[in-house]
Amino acid sequence: MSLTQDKKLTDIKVGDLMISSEKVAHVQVNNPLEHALLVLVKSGYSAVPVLDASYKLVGVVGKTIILNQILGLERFEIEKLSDMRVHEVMNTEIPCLSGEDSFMKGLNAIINHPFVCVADKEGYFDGILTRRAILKQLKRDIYTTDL
Ligand code: 2BA
Repeated sequence: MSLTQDKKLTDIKVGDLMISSEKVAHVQVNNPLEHALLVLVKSGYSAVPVLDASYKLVGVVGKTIILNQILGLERFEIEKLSDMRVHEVMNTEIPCLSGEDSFMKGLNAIINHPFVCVADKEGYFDGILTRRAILKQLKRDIYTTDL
């Protein structure tokens, strides 16, 4: 049975809905852009979390930001993919949730982002909350609430 099957929305925590870290594709802050692009293309995701060597969350990197960085005046400067590192292009201005945050806080965070990272008090990466997880839970709640 699902962890949230019998729970009211107000009782559901972000940690109940998140995809846990071991199932999340990620890249390391010092990886060359070439490796990051490979992970993004192979996984099929538009963007993934960036972690440091101790598995703390430091940002998010996506295909668009990488392609923009290597775009020259007339061509993609492919050689930049091996010269540049993830930390030079990643977005560090990202929202972050705690596993103990409420469903409503998660819903609010996900309005402007396809996914939001979840980390503990020390900043260690716990997983991600996706729009899909929030929408699935909302749908379940609508179907099980007596109208
Ligand atoms: P996107 O990669 O832009 O994906 C948008 C939506 O397309 C996803 O929404 C999902 O419904 C579908 N999708 C894309 N790639 C998929 C795949 N390989 N397998 C199954 N479905 C796929 P959400 O599931 O709400 O995910 C929102 C965003 O969270 C994704 O945006 C991606 O950036 C990130 N994400 C989701 N799961 C991830 C994972 N396991 N590892 C890393 N990032 C993940």
